Amino acid sequence: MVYTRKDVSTLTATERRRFVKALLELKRRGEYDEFVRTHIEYYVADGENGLRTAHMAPSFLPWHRQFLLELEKALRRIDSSVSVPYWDWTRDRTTTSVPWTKDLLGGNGRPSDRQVTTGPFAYAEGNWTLKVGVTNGKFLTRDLGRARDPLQLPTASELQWALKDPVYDVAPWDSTVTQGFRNKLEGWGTGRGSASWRNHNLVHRWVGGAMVSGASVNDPVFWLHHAFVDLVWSRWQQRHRDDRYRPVKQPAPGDPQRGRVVARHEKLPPWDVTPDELDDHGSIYRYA
Ligand code: CU1
Ligand code: CU1
Repeated sequence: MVYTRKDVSTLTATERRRFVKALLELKRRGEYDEFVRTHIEYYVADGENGLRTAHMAPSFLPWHRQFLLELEKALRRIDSSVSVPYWDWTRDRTTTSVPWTKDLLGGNGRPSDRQVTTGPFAYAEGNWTLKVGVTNGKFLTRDLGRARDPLQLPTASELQWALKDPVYDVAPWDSTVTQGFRNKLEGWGTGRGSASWRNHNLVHRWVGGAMVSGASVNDPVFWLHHAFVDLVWSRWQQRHRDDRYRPVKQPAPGDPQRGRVVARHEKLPPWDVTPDELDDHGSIYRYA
């Protein structure tokens, strides 16, 4: 049965409650922390050696699509009515709009230490102690909008700029490319600091705290953010029927990117699935 992923702003009170409850149960069982671990393990940057699958690479989109599917499968084993909602950050743009409500993800971190103290994921509630991370903090942190040096979420027109690009990705397939839909959406730009973050990356920065690290999965907003990124990929596919995942084949011998990116028909670690097989999610879920 094909299920639906909804805009988080349209969830009913019951849907909100069930989604939160399933996340907390996954955390209680220890399964959630395995997702945090996987994301840290696959955080390989441009400057490092080896295969890049999750970030700074063409497979950024299919890797996170499969990652979300795995989380969603785990949630649906707990409650089969649950799916991952998406957060359209071009519309819900303030620090108090959804998903930052008490019945969903809770609000901003407090000024002193950025600790999230409201909602179901607040440390004092006892259900969301961080166990896996790049720092030793036990509590979830956020700095919505980055109070000290304010940032704005990406705008609809910035997202359109990515959606307009008719080519999926271009050589050298990394964080430096200035053309191609993938990096315009992933958001590694030119320049320094704030000016260089776009779309997906800018949202991680805007949320701040745990979201600005390889352990970003510790903030459940990670899933809502990536569900929207995944939806945008679907929209791009509908708009540009002539192009699909690139590269089709490995870069030529001698190319520094050879063996560092996943080609269309190659397996996408840690899973037994190829980008090509992840191209169409229509038989599994749809977006409302
Ligand atoms: Cu990621
Ligand atoms: Cu991300």
